[in-house]
Order: sequence, then C-alpha cells, then structure tokens
Amino acid sequence: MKRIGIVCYPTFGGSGIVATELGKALSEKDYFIHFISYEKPVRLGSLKQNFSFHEVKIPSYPLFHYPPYELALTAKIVEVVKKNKLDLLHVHYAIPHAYAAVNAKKILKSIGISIPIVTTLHGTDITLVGKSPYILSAVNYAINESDSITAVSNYLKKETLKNFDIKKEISVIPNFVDFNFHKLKDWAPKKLNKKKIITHISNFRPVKKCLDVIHIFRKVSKEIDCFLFMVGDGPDLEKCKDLANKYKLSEKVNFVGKSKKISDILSKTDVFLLPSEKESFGLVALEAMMFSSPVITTTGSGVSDLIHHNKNGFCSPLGDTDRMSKDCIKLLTDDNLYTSFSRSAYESAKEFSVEKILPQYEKIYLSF
Ligand code: GMT
Repeated sequence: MKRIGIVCYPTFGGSGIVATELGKALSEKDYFIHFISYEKPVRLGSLKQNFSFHEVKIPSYPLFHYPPYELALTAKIVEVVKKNKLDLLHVHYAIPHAYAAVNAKKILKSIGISIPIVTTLHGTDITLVGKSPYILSAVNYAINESDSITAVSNYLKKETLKNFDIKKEISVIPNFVDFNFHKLKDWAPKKLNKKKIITHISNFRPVKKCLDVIHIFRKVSKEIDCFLFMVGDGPDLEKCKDLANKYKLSEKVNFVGKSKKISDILSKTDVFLLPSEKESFGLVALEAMMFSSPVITTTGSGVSDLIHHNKNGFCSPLGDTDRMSKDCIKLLTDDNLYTSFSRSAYESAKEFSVEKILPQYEKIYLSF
C-alpha cells in the first residue's frame, strides 16, 4: 500500500475539494492518505477508510503580527513523513504549500529521508496572488523545486508559463467528479421546475463577480417566475445582499451561506450562473453539469474546456449581464432546448469522471 501525504486548504474552495476528493478516490484503492492542514477538510466526512488527518498547529507569541504558518506546516510535514514513512507528498495550491513542502524535503534529506513532491496548481495561486511581485520569486522557486508539476487546465498551464520562469514540464490533469458517489450513473431527463431555480456557488471573492449574478437574476426575474440560491460566503457577500435589497429581490433570493448540502441544491437547480472574471477550471460548474444543469459563464479562461457555447451552456464576455440574462431566459422558456442542453451538460461532465482522471495522477505517483 502506497502512503501519500496530501497538503491542502480545508475550506470550501475548489483546491481543497479536489484534494479531498482525490484522497477519497485513492483511499478506496491501494493507498493510505495522510491529510495535512490547519483544520479537517470540509469533505473529509465522505472518506470511509485508509486515511488520517494531521492538524498543523501554529504557535502564538505577542511579537508575531503574522503567525508563521509556513514554518508550522513545514515542521508538521517533516514529522508526518518521518513517523508514517510516507512515499510521496502531493500539495494542492502552490501558496504556501509547495514552498513548505520543498523546505520539508530539504530538512528530511539532511536526515537521510528522500520524498518526491507533486505540486498541483489550481488557479489564483498563479493568476492572482502568486504573480504578485511581493512573493513571485519564492513561488517560482517552490514550483521549480517540485518533482512533478500539474495544472488543472491548459489555460492555467499557459498562464503559469507566461508569468513564471518554469524549468520543468507541466502536466495538465483536469479536475473530476464522482458520478457513482452521487448515484448519477445514467442520464435521466431533468424537467424544468415550475418556479425556476437558478444557483450560484462560490467563495464570494471579487474574481467571482457575484454582483453580476444579482444583475442577471434581476433581469431574468422580470420575465420569469424564478428563485435564486446564493451559496457560500466571502468578501462580496454583504454587497450582494445590499444589491438584492436595493432591487427588492429579498424574497426571491436565498443567501444560504456555507452549505454541506451542495448536491441537494444542485439536484434542484435549473440553471447555474458562474460569471467569473476568470476561472482556471470551474470545478463548481462541473459539479452542476454532473447534475445535468446547463451553465452560463464567461469567455476567455479555463472554464471554456467545460462549457461549450450554445451546446451545454452559454459563454459571454465578462460583465455582459444583458446577454447572460437573455441566454438564461432562452433556456428557461424552451423545454426542448433545455433538455438538449441539460443532456449535453451531463455528457460533457462524464468526460471528467474520476475513473478517467485518477489514473493520470496515479501514473505520476508510480513514476517515482
Ligand atoms: O483560485 C481560487 O479561486 C482558489 C481555488 C481554490 O482553492 O478554491 O480555486 C481554483 O481552483 C479550483 C480547483 O482546481 C478551480 O476549479 C477554480 O476554477 C480555481 N479558481 C479560479 O481560478 C478563480
């Protein structure tokens, strides 16, 4: 049995979800997974066997304005690798996980233990935060020192090569979903609800353009009897609530907050809105498609690998909420068009099933 350490964020963000789902799929095969993070990852409850969780504890001291998380993580990685004789470390999101792993590897080397590091780049670790001049050289170093680098889309690979000086090959391994876990093995026609349900799920950061969701919904709700689920939490949440109030939409919008019932919500959803500025992959769109929901999104980033315009959803230029609302109305008022898009969304999602993607990670693990 191979012993893999997975370092990730424990939150609702996509990189933590992918890391946990990957750990779950591996733990059902011949792997024992050691999760390392500052809290239990939110989806850890879905794992049944072959895993353990190691909490990173950060020392506090009055002198520290910023707690030294990288140091604590580095020390925890060293401890877990040593105690559990790990075969490999797979870190998700470069900042600061790749940096901590690379330093842990050096410490371990000094005591005669060698361990390969696989770093998976997810999105804003490259496209927003990582390329900040304040940290760029350190992120660049950590990526290059990894033994294997993967990116979740071709778009993200291109962005990495554009913004960083990368000396190694980057393998593109897309994100995935588990149809069996959700009992969605075969396509079943999805009928439009009488009162149409539109959904948005995110961490409400500015890059997600959540206010555009309210603008789109306002226009749609003028013509159609509909309801909006806004799921998640983050910096733009209050602004969205204010805008919904301003437009007198409060009775038609449910701000759900952080929810562990994502599959219940997606199974009821007619159309999913993701008007992001950029999305390196758009895992949440893939999850919506697994539940046969067409997606309305923007052009120009990695989500285009998933959403094929006028087939399983619609792609518009960033900020074109007029066009997005028209497309949404088109879908919600034409049963035949809806059925065709909905089926196509499900079939496109099948291309990203865990059975197709997992072997690509295993191939990398087995190469060491
Ligand atoms: O970059 C972020 O938004 C955070 C990151 C995360 O940890 O949630 O999300 C990114 O990784 C996801 C999983 O690979 C992708 O599905 C998201 O598209 C990506 N987010 C962005 O690129 C904005």
